[in-house]
Amino acid sequence: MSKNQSLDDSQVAVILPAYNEEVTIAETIEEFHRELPNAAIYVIDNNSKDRTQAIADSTLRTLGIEGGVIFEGRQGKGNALRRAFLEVDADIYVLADADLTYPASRVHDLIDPIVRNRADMVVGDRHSGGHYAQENDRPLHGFGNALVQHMVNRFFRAKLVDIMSGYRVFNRRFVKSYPIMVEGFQIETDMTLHALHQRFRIVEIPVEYKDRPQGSVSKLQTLPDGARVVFTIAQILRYYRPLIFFGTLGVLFGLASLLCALPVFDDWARERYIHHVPLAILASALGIVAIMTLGVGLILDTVVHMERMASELHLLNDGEERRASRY
Ligand SMILES: Nc1nc2c(ncn2[C@@H]2O[C@H](COP(=O)(O)OP(=O)(O)O)[C@@H](O)[C@H]2O)c(=O)[nH]1
Ligand SMILES: [Mg+2]
Repeated sequence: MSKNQSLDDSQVAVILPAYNEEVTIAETIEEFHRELPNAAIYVIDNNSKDRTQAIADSTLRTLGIEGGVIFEGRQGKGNALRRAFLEVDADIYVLADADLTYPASRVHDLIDPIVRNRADMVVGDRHSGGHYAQENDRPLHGFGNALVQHMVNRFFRAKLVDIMSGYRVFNRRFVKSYPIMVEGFQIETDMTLHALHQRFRIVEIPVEYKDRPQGSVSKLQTLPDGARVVFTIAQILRYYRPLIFFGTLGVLFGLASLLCALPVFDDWARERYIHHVPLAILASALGIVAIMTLGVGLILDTVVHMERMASELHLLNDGEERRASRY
């Protein structure tokens, strides 16, 4: 495959999901425009109640930037990104927050592995430099991040540092083969998991991170969104690693069954007669449930395997797409 290694930034689209970001949206656009003067910039507005839409629109127009404000009626960052990926055509997609927390100046470093065809998704990692720990003043977020990171690395045998970063660059192949099924802030975790599951190449680049400027508030609510993240992990296991999910359930049922069976075995060993009849019934019921759960896990594991084969074939056969895209 011929790869043009120098970047033509007119092939880049910058995607900025923005919900009530009137304080920071203009400067975010200006910063990315300064770095990538020919790139298209799309702001995805989700019913913002402040002046985000108007400010974004006039900033884009004043600077003569290609792109525009795309409106999405369904609330949520996942929905916004889905809209962007459906509508925006580009070879390289840059995703960032519209809140000035990520350094636009580092965008070249994030694009580079894509241009050199070393990665399908590049993630701006906030943790390696210690910036996130320093700037983020919400301890629960640190804890939630660490928990998810640990679980993902364990279950997918990965060594990722920042699973939930909102600063990312994708190639077209990744974007056009990523079905977005989540609606809210689970989107970052979901993107990472999708990439791991489909064996896309992920490269993490340490970036600086600063907290939001005064007067600008995060849309992330620690508890509901944290709970959603944990729930997402459970779902992911159910979908991507059903044998682990149902296998664990099955083993738990099996252990419960054995526990209930102990007095029954004891009866039989001592007296060749069973006194604990209800326990014996319970033990066999639990045993059957355990085996059924394991069976469900095995069946779903096969389904996942077949689905992976199908999407692998889809990637291979995507000739049209590849001819249309340089990266
Ligand atoms: N379009 C859209 N953007 C959103 C929504 N919620 C958050 N965002 C944007 O997504 C980015 C990340 O949200 P933010 O509140 O900064 O989350 P944090 O960085 O994790 O604290 C910001 O640019 C938000 O404006 C939403 O419902 N719709
Ligand atoms: Mg943010």
